[in-house]
Amino acid sequence: MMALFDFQLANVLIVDDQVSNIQLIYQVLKDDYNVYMARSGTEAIDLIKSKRPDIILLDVYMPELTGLELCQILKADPYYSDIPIIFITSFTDPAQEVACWEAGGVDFVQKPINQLTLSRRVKAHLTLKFQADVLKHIANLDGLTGIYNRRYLDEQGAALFCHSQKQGEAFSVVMFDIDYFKGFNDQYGHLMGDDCLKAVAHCIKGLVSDEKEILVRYGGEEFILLISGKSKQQVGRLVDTICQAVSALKIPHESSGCSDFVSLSAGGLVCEHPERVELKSLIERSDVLLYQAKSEGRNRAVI
Ligand code: GH3
Ligand code: MG
Ligand code: MG
Ligand code: MG
Repeated sequence: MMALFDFQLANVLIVDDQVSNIQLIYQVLKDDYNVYMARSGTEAIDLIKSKRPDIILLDVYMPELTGLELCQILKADPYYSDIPIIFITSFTDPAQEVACWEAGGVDFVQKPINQLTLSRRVKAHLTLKFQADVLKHIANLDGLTGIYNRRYLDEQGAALFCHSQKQGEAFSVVMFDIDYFKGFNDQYGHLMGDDCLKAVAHCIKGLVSDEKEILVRYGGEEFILLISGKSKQQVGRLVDTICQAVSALKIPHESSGCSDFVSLSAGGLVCEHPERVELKSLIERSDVLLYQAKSEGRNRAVI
């Protein structure tokens, strides 16, 4: 996610079939943003996939794919629907204005282009977009540990699971739980308990790659890790590494019944054919395996 108001990093895409229009808009925006240009709807789609623009300036009338059609396509795709689209057009017919709103545009700039209006509109909509991104990002974070929260699991976990299903890749769910954490709080106090949770979360996060893995704080002292595309052996190794790394933090835990230091139990399963199951049932099954790890003595993983 881009830092708020970091406009120099914003990607702006101009889509117009007329080079003179593109050039004019480019001159207005080139000093403030990364500007990309496309001369047709299909060329634009390629650039949108590769550059993921923060805003699109879109001509209405183009041969083949029109601006209205391109806008509708993007608004129907959850991955691109939040990119604001400003239509650039000369209106002679009020019905066209209605069509632009209905297609999902956030604003218009009319030809002949007033340069100041264009730059102010782009800046205003980029500001709104970045503010919305920041709010969305914060809403997905756990306030104590700074890792993702359960809400993020509901949204992005489903997306990663779908990805695995489509790719036919293995999908794994691992649930971690700190051992005898109630005793830790009772002995050292809740503030130390909070510090312990932060240290454990930070430690696990450092061992997880962002791309095909999702780590969230699931509940009080429970964490869930979703993994796409790893074999059972690889998942087993990763889980062992995580549990050993948390033990290696050597956070003293005198009232633990299984170690001198804070430790984790884990329950996880690797699903070779995720297309046949539901994510919810995988999470439930990982919880059962976690319970098994607990009853077998804690400070261990059952995969
Ligand atoms: P087990 O080994 O079976 O997991 O035992 P446990 O004591 O860890 O499990 P239990 O579910 O009995 O206790 C979990 C404790 O986690 C109780 C609760 O006070 C503590 N906890 C949950 N969220 C927080 C938090 O945000 N901060 C602190 N300090 N403690 C928390
Ligand atoms: Mg045109
Ligand atoms: Mg628990
Ligand atoms: Mg516990």
